[in-house]
Amino acid sequence: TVHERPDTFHDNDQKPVGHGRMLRKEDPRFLRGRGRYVDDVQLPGMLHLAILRAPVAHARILGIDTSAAEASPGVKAVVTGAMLAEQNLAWMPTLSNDVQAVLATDKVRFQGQEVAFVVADDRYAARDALELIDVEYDVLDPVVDARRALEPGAPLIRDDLEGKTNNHCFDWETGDEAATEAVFGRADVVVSQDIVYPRVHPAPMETCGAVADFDAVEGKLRLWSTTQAPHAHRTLYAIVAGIPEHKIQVISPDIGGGFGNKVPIYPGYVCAIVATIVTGKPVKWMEDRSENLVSTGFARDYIMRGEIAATLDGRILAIRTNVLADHGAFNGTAAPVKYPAGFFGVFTGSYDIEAAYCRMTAVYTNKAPGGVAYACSFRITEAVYLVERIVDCLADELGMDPAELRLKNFIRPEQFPYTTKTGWVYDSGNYEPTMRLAMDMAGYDALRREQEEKRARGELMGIGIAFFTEAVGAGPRKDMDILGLGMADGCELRVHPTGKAVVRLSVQSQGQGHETTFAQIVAEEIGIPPADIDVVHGDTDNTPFGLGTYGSRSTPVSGAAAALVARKVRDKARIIASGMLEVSVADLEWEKGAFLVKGDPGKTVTIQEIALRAHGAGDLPEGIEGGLESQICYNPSNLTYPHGAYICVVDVDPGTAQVKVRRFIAVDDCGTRINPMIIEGQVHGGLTDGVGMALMEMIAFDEDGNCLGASLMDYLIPTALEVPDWETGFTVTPSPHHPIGAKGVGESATVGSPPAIVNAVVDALKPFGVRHADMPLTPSRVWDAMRGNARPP
Ligand code: PCD
Repeated sequence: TVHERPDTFHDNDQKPVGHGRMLRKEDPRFLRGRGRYVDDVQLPGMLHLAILRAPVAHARILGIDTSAAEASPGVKAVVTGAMLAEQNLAWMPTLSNDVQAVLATDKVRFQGQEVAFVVADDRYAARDALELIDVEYDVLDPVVDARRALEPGAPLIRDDLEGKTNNHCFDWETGDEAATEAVFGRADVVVSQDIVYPRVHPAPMETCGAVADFDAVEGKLRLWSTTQAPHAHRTLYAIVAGIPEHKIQVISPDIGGGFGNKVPIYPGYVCAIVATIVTGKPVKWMEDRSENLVSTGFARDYIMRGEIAATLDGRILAIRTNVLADHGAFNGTAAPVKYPAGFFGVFTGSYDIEAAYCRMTAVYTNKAPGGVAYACSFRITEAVYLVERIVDCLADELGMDPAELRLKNFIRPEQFPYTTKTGWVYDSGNYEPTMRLAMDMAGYDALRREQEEKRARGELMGIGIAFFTEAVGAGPRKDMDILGLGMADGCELRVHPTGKAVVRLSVQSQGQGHETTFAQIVAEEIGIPPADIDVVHGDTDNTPFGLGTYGSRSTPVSGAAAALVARKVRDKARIIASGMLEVSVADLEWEKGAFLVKGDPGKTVTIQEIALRAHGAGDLPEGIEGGLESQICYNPSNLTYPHGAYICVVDVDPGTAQVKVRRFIAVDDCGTRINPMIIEGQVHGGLTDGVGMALMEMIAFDEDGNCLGASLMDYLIPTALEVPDWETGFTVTPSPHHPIGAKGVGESATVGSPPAIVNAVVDALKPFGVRHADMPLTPSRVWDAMRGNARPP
């Protein structure tokens, strides 16, 4: 393990991975306003689609009159669920083996649900006509509270599912219940805490949308869409719509942020496809901000109970949790398995314990479907929040320093690979140095002294710690799939005759900078400068199959594929070089960009010279075909397990209960670092997300099922004004199974920061006897907590 502060970066062009703070190749395009997003796509004769959404959360549809809308100027078509049902397209599968209405036929089940759509000459005509559609609703009682949803007599939401008599969605459990019970029985101390992770929304800057263009002559559908997973979407369209897969091209151009919101297939995409087939014209659908917040994949909405058992001197023995998961009206979770893999993988945290058990029940409610992995590898965010909160509750109970308690219980370096009590294998980790570096950067002891002095004066200062382990890089074939699709990633590398190269990926960037980092990975392996390597992604006709970008999987899976395909090309280059230099392959040495003859370094050929020979005239060694290219499909053998230590310092205004994040120290370990500057940006973004969730963001509903967070006036997202200057550092513990030792990092900071912030606020409120308060810690919630009325979760 190396650990360094950021100021020790140095530039080194000879070493593309890790040391150079290489600028992003995509930025000249973005900085000049030349990014090309879905809404920039303009096709000749293109029509515009707008969706009519349910004004209420639960109602039977008695009738829909579309005649006035059809007569409205510029309108080309008005389509209802009944019309889709005739083509067997009214329902579609979700990524979690449930079904979801494309357009409602029988009932609407959440406010904002898709009821009908209009296609017209322009956006305005389409939107105007929506108001002319007359829907007769028989309004039913909604249920938006997960606990109430399970009560006998609660309104039944999914009466479309045969034999369904309640709102129960699924149950899962993991760990050993009896063994955990036994350990809890003999523990000196048991602490339990009810904890809510409220419903939040990824709210990417660009909303979702699509341009669909069906060419009846070619029989080919082209779909530009805001998707994080173009290949998986194409396969599902082929299965659902019955269009042959090779006749569908999904293009995911520049994406203005995904954050998990763009993993699912939304009804709007399907409507756009139907519309182009019906009208014979290209059709654009772009949702607005409110549509995005009200109807697309939310995240979290977990009601949790955490229990922790320990000895009096602070040895953690066991962890037990019980979760009630609110999945909304359709189970649209974008997860690689039928169960919350991420949650189950890491709810035991970074600690070496004797037993663990988790039980989970999921329910349907009259809320938008989803449960997307918003910066969270399938419910890891919730798990990390839970465990880091209850560890703090335990520290409070024992009167122990929370840093000391964590240090005492970490999995030790020699225990890796570490099999957890729920059967997952943490690949590598070295936790103590990461924690010590964060404490050192924070000046932890001095901060505690400062806090003591301030408390004596009645000032409210809090210090919060969170230490996390994530499981990212979904995923190994043996453990996970999405609707039967394995989670491997393809990669294809071609070196052109002049030694320039193109690498084609199956993952899809939404701002992470893949055009830069994948060029760096290939450059590192094959010695062609990153500037000479073009990265192609986001177009199913021109890239190999793979499952897309989410769950911080691009680096762990696709990044591994890129390194390995480059090694395959290098192996071929070596054989060609042996012919050119007239020596045996074994006599060649590889040195960044060239092969040299061992013991005769004057005899050398560069990769560029080899590329020309591979394509040119002259003999190639026996059995070697021309060209210099290769492809691969990489199936990871395990997930990667990044970790980090975060320390947050807050001041709470005793008069207004306003929380100010004064300092935030984040030390991340994502194994081998490809581009330190990009990693820093990823961490800054994730920490900002964390401030939003901890202090500001919540999608709430009133009793009638009205969404109270339907605009950015009501759903507050953080800006530069709410966040401090981040203090970042890092350690490096390579992944043993990844070809270059890299682990994912894109979600780490969003996962790790909310518990650090909440722990800090609770620490500040200690003088009031507060042990827990639920997010978002808005002034009113903090005020309530100070007055001993922390709201019951
Ligand atoms: N890296 C480096 N190194 C390492 C790692 C990493 O350098 N070691 C880098 C890479 O290359 C890239 C980045 O960093 O570029 C990231 O990565 P990752 O971790 O692998 O991840 P990805 O896959 O790529 O991505 C994804 C993520 C996610 S998942 C999310 S949420 C978010 C993040 O990403 N999103 C976003 N970040 C971001 N950014 C931006 N700008 N935008 C966006 O949208 Mo999910 O599941 O979807 O919920």
